Formats: sequence, structure tokens, C-alpha cells
Amino acid sequence: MSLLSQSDPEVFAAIEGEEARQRDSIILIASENYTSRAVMEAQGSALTEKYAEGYPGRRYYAGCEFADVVEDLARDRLKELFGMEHANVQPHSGVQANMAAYFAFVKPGDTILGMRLDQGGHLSHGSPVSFSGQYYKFVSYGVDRETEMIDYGEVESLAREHRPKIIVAGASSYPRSIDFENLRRVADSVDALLMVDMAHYAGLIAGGVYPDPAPYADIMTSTTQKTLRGPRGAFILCKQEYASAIDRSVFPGAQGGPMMHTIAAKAVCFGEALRPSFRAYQDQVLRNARAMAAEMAEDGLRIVSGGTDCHLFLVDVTTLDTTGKAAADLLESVGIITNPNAIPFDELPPRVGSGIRIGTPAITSRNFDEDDARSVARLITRVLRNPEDEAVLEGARVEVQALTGAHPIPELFD
Ligand code: DSN
Repeated sequence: MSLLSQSDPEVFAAIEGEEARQRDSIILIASENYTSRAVMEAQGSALTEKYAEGYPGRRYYAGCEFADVVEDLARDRLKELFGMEHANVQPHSGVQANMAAYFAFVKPGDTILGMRLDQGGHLSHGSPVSFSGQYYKFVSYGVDRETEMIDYGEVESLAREHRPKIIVAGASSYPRSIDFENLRRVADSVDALLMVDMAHYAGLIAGGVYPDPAPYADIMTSTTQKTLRGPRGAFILCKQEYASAIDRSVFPGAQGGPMMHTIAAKAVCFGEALRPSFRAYQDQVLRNARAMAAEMAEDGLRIVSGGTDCHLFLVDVTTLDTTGKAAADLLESVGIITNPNAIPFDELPPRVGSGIRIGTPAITSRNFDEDDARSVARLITRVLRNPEDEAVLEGARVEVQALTGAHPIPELFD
């Protein structure tokens, strides 16, 4: 960093500011985490300079021998981690991974069945503001109004009616287990492919604490920076019979030169995720989320669907006479970082939302245990119930500093 401080003090200062913000805040964004310094080092390495279009052993440029080594390491470790036959580690982001998967199997105008954005799904699962909703005829399933869990009966009837070519499972704000076996059965009944976008759940799945889609999915896509604790990036896993369609669709179909430095960082991340301690970490992520949700429910807040089976949960803030946006802003003012989120059947626009989404991957990386998680839950409830009480807000700031000071960001994954 000292070289950067000399050559570009403005960018250096912004990065230092961000490091301090991350250190001094309680980060509860469900899709954020802390990577190891080993991941960061790989990402800042000489592989940044290398063009390596193609795949190991089949490149369009000379000088790819070390690029081949890291891409093979990343692919082999990833296949071992999730028990799938083929891996493509080149997608730059989750949306691009999903785009490449769609490009491989459907034509513009074809029908795909995915989860509604406002009930837990993702932009790239058919939102009209995303390429997905513009290129394909997306039909959307959602959750049951009473249980707030996926309505598998609706999935089945929509599949029968619309005969999609792909059924997409996966979500960005769905706190419950997904019944992949049931979705496979529905997909088979209409001759559709089952694609699982496991971006949020990937780390939990690798750690064995969330249902495993691998026995049921034809294709699995994911980002690497969320529960997996890797660099910003993505990948696709699939059965061998789809390998060449997926590879051609990623390159040259949807992308040019792979980011070899990020692929090296993905390889490091997958190596870390194969260690036994990764399972213990994921188990703690889940325990912390359950402890926080239970504590907040005990304090009288409404938790969407009544709890969680994963790293995140949603708090309905309408009973506190506020909005998700106002609640997230208030929490940010004391150093607690969340995001506003739609809750099922929300009538507010997405940027405002009637809920906040809370996730435990980042605090668990800082070794918060269930007692710490419960303290954070009580703190959130106290702040949300007393939005104008300066003494409460100041007390919360002090408590946030005590908790973050007691839990330094770890440098290496142990
Ligand atoms: N933006 C991510 C999230 O927060 O869930 C999904 O892409």
C-alpha cells in the first residue's frame, strides 16, 4: 500500500477509509464477507496482466502455462467441493454466469420459470429491468401467503401450464431450505432443465449445513464472494453432457479474456473451503443467524416465515411503524450495516421495502459466536424501537465499537 499512497494518495485514502469502515462496522449484509489475505494476494498478483482466452491446454495466446495451472487448480477443487462433473470458473459475476447458462440452453423468447424478485428471487431470474426479463419469457413462482415459504404447488401448476425449458431455483432473500428434489421432480415432469443459482447458499452447501442441490441439478451457478468467502466472481457447474455447451457459452459466447488473477483467487478460496474448519465456520454462520432471529422474535419483532434455515433472515419492520430504508439508515448511523428488503407481498417499492435483510457470514468470519449474535440482535431491536433517543443511539455506537474492537478481522483462513 505504501507505493499506492505515493503514486495516488486520493485512491489510497479512499481504500484506507473503506478498511476502517469495514473494521469499525458490524456488517450484516447477507451477501458480503471478509476474504483471507491469501485470496487478496492472489487477486493482486502478476496474473492480472495475462490474456488467456480459451481453456487450459486450448488457449489463443502463448505464455499460458501458469494460467493453465491456476485454472486447473480452481476447476478441480471446485468439482471436488460440490461433487459435480464439470466446472467453468471464468464467469466474471453471478449475472454473467446466469446469462451464460441461459445462452447455452434457450433462445430469446423461450420460457423459463424462476422465483419472483419481490418474494426472494434475483434480478437475473426474470426481472423486467434485467436482460433476463427482456430476452426470455419468464414466468414467476413465489411463496405461500401464510407460511411465506415456496409454494411448490404453484411451481408445479405453472410448470404444467407454461412448459418452461428451464426451471431456476435459488434466491437472494429467501431464508428457508429449498426442496431441490421436489423441483427436480417438477422439472422432469415437463422435460425442463433444473438450474440452481446457489449464490447465496454456496458456502453453506459446501459446509454441509444446507440442502445439497448437486444430486438434482443439471446446472449450478454461483458467485464466490458471499458465503464462500472468496474474491468477487462466479462459476458454473454442470453435468458432463452439458460441459461443452456451457464452456462455449461463457467463452466466446458471453465473455472475452478470463480474469486470471481472480481465477487464482477463486482457486485459493476453494482450497480454503475444502478444509475441515470451513464446515465449522458454516455451522456457526447458521447458528448465529438462528440465534439472532430467535432473539429478535422473542423481543417482539416479526421474522418473515418465522425463522431461518440459512445465513440470512428478514425482519418485517412495519410493526415498528417504519420502512426498510429508514430502518437501514438508522442502523447505519450507529455502525450496523444492513439493507432494506422487500418482504413477501410488499406494497412498497424495492428501494424502500418493508423489511431489512440480516446476514451473519461477515460477523461469523470475525468469530462472533451466538452470544455475540444475540447481543447484536438486542442492539438492533433497541435502536429500531428508539429511533429518536440520542442516549440509546450513542450507547449503541459505543457497543458497536466494543464488539468490533473485540473481534478483529482475521488475516488468514485457519
Ligand atoms: N446483490 C446481491 C445480494 O445482495 O443478494 C445479489 O446479487
